[in-house]
Amino acid sequence: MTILKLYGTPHGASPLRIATVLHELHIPFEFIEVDLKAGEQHTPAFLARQPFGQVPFIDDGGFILYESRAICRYLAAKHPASGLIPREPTANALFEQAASVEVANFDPSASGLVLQTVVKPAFYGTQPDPAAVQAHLAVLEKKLEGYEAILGTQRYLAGDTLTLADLFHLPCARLLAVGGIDIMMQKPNVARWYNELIARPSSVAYEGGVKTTTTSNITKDKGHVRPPPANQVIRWL
Ligand SMILES: N[C@@H](CCC(=O)N[C@@H](CS)C(=O)NCC(=O)O)C(=O)O
Repeated sequence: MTILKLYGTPHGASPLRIATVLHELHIPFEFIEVDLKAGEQHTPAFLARQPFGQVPFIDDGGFILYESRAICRYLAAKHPASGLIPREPTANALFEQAASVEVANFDPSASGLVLQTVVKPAFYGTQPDPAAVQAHLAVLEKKLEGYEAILGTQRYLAGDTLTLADLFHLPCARLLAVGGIDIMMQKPNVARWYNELIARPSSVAYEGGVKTTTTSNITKDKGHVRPPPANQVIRWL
């Protein structure tokens, strides 16, 4: 059997999103690092597989797919028993609603903050723009009020079971902390949800960056579930 190949950068949000979902689905994969600094993403060979010159993309036995959320949906669709994409129409609609919320209400300001506080210093060697940081923070702070309300009545964003919609948030949410922004910890229900997500073996496994993952790694990682912090507030129960 050919092993799935994930092309990306170890600390990029979108490659991390896919690695997390692969781990959740217990799919082993080979990670192939793309050298963005050297401009590998602009070569004809790369552009033939990802016409926008961005990572990540996957090669699943010759099937090439890019766009991290589309890749996660493809993987979950191949493993329907995981429940990461609910199939019952109402549950599926609530999942799609939550997945849209991530794209529309979380990612723009969260990834803007990650760009300023993590990518600029680490990748470009430049400093964050304080005005841009403040503007993104103000938007995200307001958006998280909506999350706080939702997560005050249910465990996850699409109801009481974990779906891809929750996992889609993980990489940017984690990178916010790397950039010194603790906004995910400021509201009790958001913090409870976020702490639960980052304690999952699929998140813990890639704290040091995305890496090739074998079936035995995944089995071993199951023992690495961290207990959630003791001070978390659980209002939804
Ligand atoms: N919407 C894309 C975003 C991909 C993306 O922003 N990739 C970044 C790294 S995480 C990248 O390739 N940046 C290099 C560039 O745009 O030149 C996805 O979800 O896959």
